[in-house]
Amino acid sequence: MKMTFRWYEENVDPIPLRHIRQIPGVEGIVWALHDIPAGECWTIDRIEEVKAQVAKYNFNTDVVESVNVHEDIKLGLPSRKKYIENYKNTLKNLGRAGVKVVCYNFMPVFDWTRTDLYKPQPDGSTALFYEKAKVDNINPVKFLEQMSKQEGLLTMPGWEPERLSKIKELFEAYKEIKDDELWENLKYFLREIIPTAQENGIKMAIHPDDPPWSIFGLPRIITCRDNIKKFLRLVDNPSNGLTLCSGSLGSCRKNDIAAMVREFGDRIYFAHIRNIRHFKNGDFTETSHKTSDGSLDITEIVKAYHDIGYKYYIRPDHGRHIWDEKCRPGYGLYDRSLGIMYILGLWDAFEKISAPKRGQYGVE
Ligand code: CS2
Ligand code: MN
Repeated sequence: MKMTFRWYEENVDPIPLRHIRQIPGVEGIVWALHDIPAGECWTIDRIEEVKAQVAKYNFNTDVVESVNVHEDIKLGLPSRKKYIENYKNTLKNLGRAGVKVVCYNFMPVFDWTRTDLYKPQPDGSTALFYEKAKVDNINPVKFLEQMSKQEGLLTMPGWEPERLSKIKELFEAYKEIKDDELWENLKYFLREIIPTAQENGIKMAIHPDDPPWSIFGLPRIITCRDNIKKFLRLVDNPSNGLTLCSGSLGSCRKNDIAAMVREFGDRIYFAHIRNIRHFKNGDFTETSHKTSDGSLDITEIVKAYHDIGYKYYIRPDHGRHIWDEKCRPGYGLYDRSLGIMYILGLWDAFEKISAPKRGQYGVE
């Protein structure tokens, strides 16, 4: 397992790389060119610029999160051809720069969705929160208006103002798109890009939908075990893989994340670890990583990764906002660092426990 940390570029992220360097065990920076709109090609120059900044601190730049997919591709419009061409060229440039894993998602219009970015928690911290009734009972335009008043939202990836300014047109366009059409459009996209990814040494890693159910009547398909299985078969190629995000999938109570790790382990190239707490009414809040703080058994999930001999990249997903830190919602330094120490602590313990067994069977 290779520990990583998501970072939003120099002069944009309030967290400097020199601070990330002081978190034990971090090997790589998860990065992206956030200012390049979805659908445009990432140039070699810009890629090399970030690589050089990160290399100064001895981190790898193996994982990109995310190369966003243009809405016309998800909608299956004729204009998708040029956007797919650009996507392929981005992959070629990333491959040339040594990138190994590209995370992306296939959620229509909205990326991750929450109703409150700074929900007060009993311990005095704040965290991202989802109030089911609020999303169920509001139209998306009103929802956006309300959310944009919360400081920080429109600086978050997936919530870019230029993308959301077209919200009404987008909803109109998605009227005809149900789950089946979205599956078709995803298959078309994968058939086009997976060979390019493979030729360039890249594993594509789709991020599950967050939350993993339909919101505002939009289709969402990367939501559960059966659909992930279907996804992997769409293009049965090792370059067609997963980002397994425990918090995203885990907000649906039916999803057993540890079981998914064991079942799909050989196609997971990026692991996001995060805990959440479910409430009876369907709301959920993000919590610290500690198993007893939330509803997900993070211990069992990390154990599953350890048991399968997981070799790829992992990161703490979101964190709470603690110790009065001023940071991007969910992406502070402090709580994510605590998350890393929790994951590494579990991992070291599992290493130790399994070591004698390995000796017994004569395995290194
Ligand atoms: C999510 C997403 O993992 C996360 O932080 O909240 O924003 C994720 O980065 C994208 O959906 C991946 O494309
Ligand atoms: Mn995630």
